[in-house]
Amino acid sequence: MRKNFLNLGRQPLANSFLPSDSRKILSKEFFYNLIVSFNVKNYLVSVTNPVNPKFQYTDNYAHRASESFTMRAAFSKIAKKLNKRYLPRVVMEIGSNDGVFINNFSKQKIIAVEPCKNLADITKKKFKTYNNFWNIKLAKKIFSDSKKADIIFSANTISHIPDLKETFEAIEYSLSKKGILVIEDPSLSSVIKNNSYDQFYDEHVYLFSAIAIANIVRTFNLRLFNAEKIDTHGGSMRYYICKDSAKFRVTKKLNLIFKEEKKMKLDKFSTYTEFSKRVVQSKNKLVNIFKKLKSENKKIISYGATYKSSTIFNFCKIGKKYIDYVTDTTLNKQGKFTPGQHIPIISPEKGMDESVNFAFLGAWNFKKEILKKEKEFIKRGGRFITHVPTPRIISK
Ligand code: JHZ
Repeated sequence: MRKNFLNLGRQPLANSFLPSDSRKILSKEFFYNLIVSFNVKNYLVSVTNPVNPKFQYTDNYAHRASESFTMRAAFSKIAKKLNKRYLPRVVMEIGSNDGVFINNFSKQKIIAVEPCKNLADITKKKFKTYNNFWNIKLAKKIFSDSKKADIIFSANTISHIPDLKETFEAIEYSLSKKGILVIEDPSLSSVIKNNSYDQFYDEHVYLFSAIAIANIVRTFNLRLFNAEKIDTHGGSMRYYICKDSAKFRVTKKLNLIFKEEKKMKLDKFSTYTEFSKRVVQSKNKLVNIFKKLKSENKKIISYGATYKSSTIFNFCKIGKKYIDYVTDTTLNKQGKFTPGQHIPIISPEKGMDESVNFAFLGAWNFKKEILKKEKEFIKRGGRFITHVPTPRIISK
């Protein structure tokens, strides 16, 4: 049974960067109401009205996982670890994006699945890539009784797929007897701790906790046996899952994580109603910071045209009145306009000039990397604004 706890208002698709802000284009923009709920039976937190994935994962998908140094390093590290620990012969990635993870493996081992054609075209040059959505039909096309995967890896993808039943059934079919499924996604505990409500948008259909993952996979003859906290995307969790019959023991680490989640009361509805109150407080505080700075005639921009910031700008109604433009290193975001608020996106080379007084950290999850990169901006008195864990101007 699902109970709603958060209403983030009328939202566009977070990846629908617009090619122009002409009236014709704007009149066709799609909006929906972003409501988040908690399932009191299996503890799953989800968006109540998921969008059809065909409208989201198009042939011109904007996000490139290789865009940041932090992510390249993180995927290289886990790839090496999995290779060394499990010595896999067949590794499949579901949602391979631009190849940031599979690039760390030899060509022979890899099977890549990626529904967005522009991304699949990148990895096709080196790896066997299926330009498809992950489902039973595809699993049966790739695997058979004599060919199964030793490792199935999926980062920031399973939380994006509304149909968990088909997803896990197809995984269970594809996995070898001793095979493991490794999933990474932003963790619910980090969202609750950091008040990072911007992790909710159309693509993040689910924000998982370990207790919810354990409950879900159990229904598909799978078993969660280990989990690790990782610091990517502002606090994520890596889950290790095997077949019910496989001999992997439940780790101490996983038991500790279960304990922590219970202590945080991630299994209680009241935790989410309290969170929802804090979200409204956060919104008011952030809007007040923008209002005050604007009344002092400061120039504010936003740093990183993230999907997350689409939730913030549309929920808080922070638009061109406050933000002159957004900078982003991704070539296919530059020259476009943000979803819903239609703020222009330009390159950091063009945008980070002497006239900027404040930059909102849309990509707050890369705070360390960005603050290091933008030393000059800070040195000349520029300051970053963040809303995580509470809205404030970062002093230095
Ligand atoms: P980033 C995306 O969310 C979408 P977003 C997706 N749904 C998901 O789950 C997560 O990623 C994992 C730019 N940037 O990764 C690059 C700079 O401009 O936080 C990116 O466009 N300068 C798949 O969009 C954006 O910021 C920089 O120095 O919320 C970061 O996007 C750096 C470091 C990044 O996720």
